[in-house]
Amino acid sequence: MKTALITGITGQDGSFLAEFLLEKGYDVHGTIRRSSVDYRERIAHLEGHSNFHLHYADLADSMSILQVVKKVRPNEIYNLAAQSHVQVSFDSPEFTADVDATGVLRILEAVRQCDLTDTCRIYQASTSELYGKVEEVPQNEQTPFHPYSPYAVAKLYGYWIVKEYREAYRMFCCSGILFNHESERRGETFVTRKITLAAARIAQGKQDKLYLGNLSSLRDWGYAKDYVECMWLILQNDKPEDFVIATGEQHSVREFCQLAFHHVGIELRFEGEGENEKGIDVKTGNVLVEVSPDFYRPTDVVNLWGDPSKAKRELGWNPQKTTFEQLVQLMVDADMAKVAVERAGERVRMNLAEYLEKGIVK
Ligand code: F7E
Repeated sequence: MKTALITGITGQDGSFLAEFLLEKGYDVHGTIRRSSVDYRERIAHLEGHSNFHLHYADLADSMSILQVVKKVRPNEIYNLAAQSHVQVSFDSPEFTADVDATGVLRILEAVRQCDLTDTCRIYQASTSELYGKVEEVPQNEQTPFHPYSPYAVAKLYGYWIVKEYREAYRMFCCSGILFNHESERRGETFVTRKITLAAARIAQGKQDKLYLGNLSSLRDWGYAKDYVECMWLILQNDKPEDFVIATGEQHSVREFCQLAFHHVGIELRFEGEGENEKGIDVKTGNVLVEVSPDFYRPTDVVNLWGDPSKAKRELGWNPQKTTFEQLVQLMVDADMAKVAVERAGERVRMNLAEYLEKGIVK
């Protein structure tokens, strides 16, 4: 039985990867950070599984990383933990650098210190943000990097230190250069989930308007569940190499918005430009989407489009397993159900409050 260690197991990718590896028969260990707030929602259904184990550790704390690597002695490490929000990295650049850059070094060194260099393979969650202010479209493994946020600069260090350890110590460590990957488990402040949740709330009368930043930004959006398979394939390869993981298709934030609203039965027409652009409900004439400069970034990456040919050819991975339309649909469906459940809960609470007041229930 193989043993895997996943940092960032409570996140979108970590939870999908844990499910995937458990199904493959792995013994799965994950690191979580100590916190008074419960953030284990995405993995709650896995707790209690005999091959699923959690450990307290923090990428900002080398002792804790060393301890967990020493205890678990994994065959594979998936380093998915990160401060992953690009906009947040402008407000917390030092923390982002500590976790997203030095954190990678801490993992690599822990493996070395524990004498696991020959037996432990390491996957590093790298990112299309490395291409930043893009120098070529679409982007592949040869495209020059031009990081364009504190997040991307930190991730660039992670990419290079992995390459350095691979060459200096012959370690099997690789970076997956993943383009945006989304799902019903995506955090609510990333643009796709912000849109699908708002579309569901607006359709069910729980929200009036959605405020967004740059509507013209272009992304290559894939389904996170398909991408975790590729992380695993990268570590099963006969040689340690870096791969671009993307769908090979590009869409704008505006298009994502139109499709998400379409799935809840609202047709949107966009009018105006820049800060004055608005998304209008074709049927009612109501303005449902507006631009707020609060969501603009000091430097924004606006033209990401990945070329997954190498992953397709060498790993046999299918980049189009879930189409863009299917992705938007599944996210909207999940948020429609979530909002419906919240509304039902509200009605129960309102009825209960009324019954208590009238003395119908005590
Ligand atoms: O923004 C624009 C925003 O925050 C996408 C992370 O997983 O993928 C993710 O980074 C685009 C940007 O993701 C809003 O300006 C417009 O151009 O969903 P996002 P991201 O920055 O691309 C990469 C691959 C990673 O590695 C990261 O960890 O959408 N945008 N209006 C907006 N973005 C947000 N968040 N909110 C808005 O209201």
